[in-house]
Amino acid sequence: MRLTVAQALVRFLSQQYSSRDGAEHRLVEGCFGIFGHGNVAGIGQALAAQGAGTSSALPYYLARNEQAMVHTAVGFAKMRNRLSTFACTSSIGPGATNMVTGAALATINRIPVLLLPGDIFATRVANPVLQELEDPRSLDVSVNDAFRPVSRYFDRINRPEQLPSALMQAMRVLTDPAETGAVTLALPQDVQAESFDWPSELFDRRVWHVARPVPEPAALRRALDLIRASERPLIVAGGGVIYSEAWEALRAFATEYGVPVAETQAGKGALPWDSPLSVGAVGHTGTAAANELARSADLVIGIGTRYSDFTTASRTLFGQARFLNINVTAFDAAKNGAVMLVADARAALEALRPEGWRAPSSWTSRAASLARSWWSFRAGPSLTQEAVLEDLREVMHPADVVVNAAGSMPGDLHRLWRVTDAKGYHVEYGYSCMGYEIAGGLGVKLAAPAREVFVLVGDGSYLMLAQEIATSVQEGVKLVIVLVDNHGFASIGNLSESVGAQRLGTAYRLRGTSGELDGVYVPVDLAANAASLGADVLTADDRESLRAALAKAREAVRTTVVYVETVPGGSAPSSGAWWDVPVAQEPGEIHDRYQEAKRDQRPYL
Ligand SMILES: Cc1ncc(C[n+]2csc(CCOP(=O)(O)OP(=O)(O)O)c2C)c(N)n1
Ligand SMILES: [Mg+2]
Repeated sequence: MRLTVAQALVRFLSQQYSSRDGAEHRLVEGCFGIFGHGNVAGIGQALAAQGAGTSSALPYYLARNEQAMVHTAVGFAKMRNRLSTFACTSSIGPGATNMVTGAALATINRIPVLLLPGDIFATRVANPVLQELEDPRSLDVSVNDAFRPVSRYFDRINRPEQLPSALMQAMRVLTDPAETGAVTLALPQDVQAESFDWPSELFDRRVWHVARPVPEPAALRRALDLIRASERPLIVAGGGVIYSEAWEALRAFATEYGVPVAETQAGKGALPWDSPLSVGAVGHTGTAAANELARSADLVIGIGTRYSDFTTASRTLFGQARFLNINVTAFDAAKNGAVMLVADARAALEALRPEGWRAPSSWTSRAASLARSWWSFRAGPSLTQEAVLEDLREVMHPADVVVNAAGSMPGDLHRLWRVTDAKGYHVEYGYSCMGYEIAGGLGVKLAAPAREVFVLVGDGSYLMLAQEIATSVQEGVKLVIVLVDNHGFASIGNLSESVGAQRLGTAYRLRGTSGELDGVYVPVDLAANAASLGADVLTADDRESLRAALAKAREAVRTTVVYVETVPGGSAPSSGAWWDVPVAQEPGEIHDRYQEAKRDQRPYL
């Protein structure tokens, strides 16, 4: 079949499916793209040539920023438990490097996305071509080599003959739960447009089975021995529980054996917040309940977790515990000197049956009473951030989704949000990338159109990357965007103060007469900005008007921004767990405090 490389690629992608538990899903649901000379005549022509509306086609979506379109693809794939994703095509140079941040975010969060940056001529009829970075040591280097360390698979298609095998590897990585992340196929602009005779089998419908690896019997025995010897076990549920759709298996295991369950950011929602064995979030942004159990547990059963620095409170949280790690990725299973159970979360939980054993009831009931007292917190009357979350919770329905990524909200959400639906909590905290919120939320809504999606975004994040509001308007994909304005970086402001950096550069203020950024707030009207991008905007100035605006936004059919200015403060109890941010090695209280906390750090060997 004679087609250009780009036409072959588009036709191939439209025929790929994933399959798990007997259900098939389109693997690549569509293609986001921003065109330039590096992709317009290749992939652009191929997308246009497939004919609008053909059911087998690869639908095209126009985004506003290349980084953002990768976030949208991630939001989509995360919401779909990694069974479907999007492709993203960019031109060469800046369009391509704009996607590098998105690639890192995808790979860190273990979320599949397919990136198709244009690349410089393979035939080198022009060097430098517009936007080419020339490396005097080697002309085969381009800016796209920056994708290598942030992709789980990277290939450059310098000849049409290379395309089929690269596509097979790309699909393998996208659908491998242990390997998955960003997959990048760099496509030189001349090669994209080159015609070639392809074997027609390349375009057959192909199904990629997403594996549920079962535990090896000997590893299962070692795990059971460890569990049976435990008197104070604690499960730490990570994102792997959600992606594996193991929440029911987790509930059954925890209930049958009386094991309390704590959740990481990616694992939040693994159990409903009020389920008898749930102790909520764990780690630096955790609940006091989960963290107290973590300190006294003798066995931590980590399921589908990467053990981020926040989860372990920089390795100060888990006292003398041993670790049993259930993970589809051996790399993660090996962390903290654990007994490894390399397997799919659901398959492992169904196989783990420590018959005749149960955690002592004193331990289980201690967990329940700690959790009860944690959830008794209520916000005060003023418009603090925790009050915003409380009002939002009243308005949102159980299947609605909250989306967030960076700033002070992820910590507050992790500690305080009450999740009842396993897909109701979507916080990107692997990369915690400012600007993910609106773009990622768009992907969530595309993945689950029947759910209401509430994007929470700070003013800092909003100012970095808000322009996908225009894309949501273009596509008629409705979002509720709650824009929380505190005139700068509440999160980093507090951190700055605590590490002795005096809040430098963390508030949006005019340069004052002293020459510092200490004047009045920079007069930026974010509500007007959102309206100018095509959203409906509602403004709230107290808790009552906030609840009314949120309820109205929920009922709206168009993308609606609820703008709210918050006041500092709040009285929610802290997690009581540390985070290691090194401070200047100078005599004084700040360094003394740092060293004291550091003494609790353990190697977990
Ligand atoms: C792209 C990016 N740059 C910088 C940071 C570091 N950072 C983390 S939170 C934050 C401030 C976020 O401000 P805002 O969105 O207003 O949230 P707030 O802290 O006020 O809640 C910064 C600069 C980041 N996470 N991502
Ligand atoms: Mg802010």
